[in-house]
Amino acid sequence: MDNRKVALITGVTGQDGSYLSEFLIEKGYQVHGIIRRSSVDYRERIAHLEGHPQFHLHYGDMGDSMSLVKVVATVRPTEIYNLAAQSHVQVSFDAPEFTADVDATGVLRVLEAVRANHLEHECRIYQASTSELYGKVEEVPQNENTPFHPYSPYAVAKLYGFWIIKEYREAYNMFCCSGILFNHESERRGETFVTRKITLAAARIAQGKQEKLLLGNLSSLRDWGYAKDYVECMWLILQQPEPEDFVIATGEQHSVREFTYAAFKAAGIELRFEGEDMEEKGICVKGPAELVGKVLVEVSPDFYRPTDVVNLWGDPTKAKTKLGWNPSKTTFEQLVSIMVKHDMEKVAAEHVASVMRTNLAEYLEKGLVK
Ligand code: NAP
Ligand code: F7E
Repeated sequence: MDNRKVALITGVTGQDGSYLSEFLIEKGYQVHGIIRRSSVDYRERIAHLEGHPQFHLHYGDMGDSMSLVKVVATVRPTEIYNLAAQSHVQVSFDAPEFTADVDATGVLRVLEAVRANHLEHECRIYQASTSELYGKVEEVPQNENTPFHPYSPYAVAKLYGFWIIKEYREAYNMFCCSGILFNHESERRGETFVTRKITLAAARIAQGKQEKLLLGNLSSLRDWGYAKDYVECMWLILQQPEPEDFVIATGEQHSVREFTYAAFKAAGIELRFEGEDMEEKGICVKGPAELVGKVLVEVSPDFYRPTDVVNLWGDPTKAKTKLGWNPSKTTFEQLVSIMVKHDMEKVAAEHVASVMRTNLAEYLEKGLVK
């Protein structure tokens, strides 16, 4: 019996990777993360962990089997959390082959890296699966028995990931599981996902730094939870006596329109939506005098997808009963408020930073600082 607590996280620089690292360090794990080389600094979410004695980084790539085999050999993890992915659904229509390589074949590479190191009976594996598998939904709400109908190149790639995990569990008796996670957001969410795009825009508009927010399908429905709460489930799934798959969701559904309304409200702006489809607009009815009566939200065809998933709503009963997980820890209103508060501060700080930069440039020009 291996009593070491050594976790290997792929996708450690992402939203979930950063929260999971904090969670596992707190639980006493040695946490190892795989990062890929980039010409820009992209480690903002984990910068505060670098140098921590329980936190270690290794170069590797989901497209490079040898790098995965080598990292697994070096780390000899007791748990792997496979979070790395090209995770943007709209981008998967532009880069379908890359998405398949990372999100589908990448999962196979991780499984084979474990087998190549003869760790298949010592190392448990968590696969970041997704509600996008339900896609063009065949029932509402969705649970572990709902049939899959993937509806984007991203979802099709993730479907392979789901089945190859199940296959290795059955063929080689490996402890590998999928968490079928519904959308989870946070102040660390990538800025092109709809919630973060909205909270940042609400903050910028409220502070006079952006005129308007352009969105796609306002009627799309999602079950949005808080990422910090969801990483606990990833860990719980690997602590079970038997490997199983779980739906992780809040059990509550809201539209993009509702999220937009709530985010602007939290930023001090009340919107009224008028018109339909492409003609729908969000108009300011209460808030700073200079904004009242102005159109602040418009619909743009640029943010529509060739096929869009519009009715996701998860049933977390199994996670509640078997994992003892609380899906209502952070409410929708709290999630919106956490994100808006963070982005109001971020935008205000950007202003201070840019004033400082401007002043510095001026001082340099005048020879006042060297
Ligand atoms: P994210 O913020 O987009 O992070 C993705 C991570 O994958 C980043 O660390 C990224 O590294 C890494 N990555 C991408 N391509 C890679 C490659 N070729 N080699 C190595 N690493 C690579 O995603 P997230 O929101 O944290 O989601 C984590 C996982 O859960 C993903 O698999 C996602 O598909 C899945 N998921 C997310 C949600 C959600 O609502 N957030 C819901 C269901 C499932 P870079 O920083 O270098 O780009
Ligand atoms: O879109 C609509 C869009 O990009 C949500 C990933 O983490 O969750 C995420 O995928 C909805 C869609 O997330 C805009 O059409 C409207 O219906 O925030 P999103 P997603 O596609 O649900 C799943 C579970 C994952 O697994 C993924 O990795 O919002 N929408 N207007 C828009 N979406 C975006 N991005 N931008 C818009 O302007």
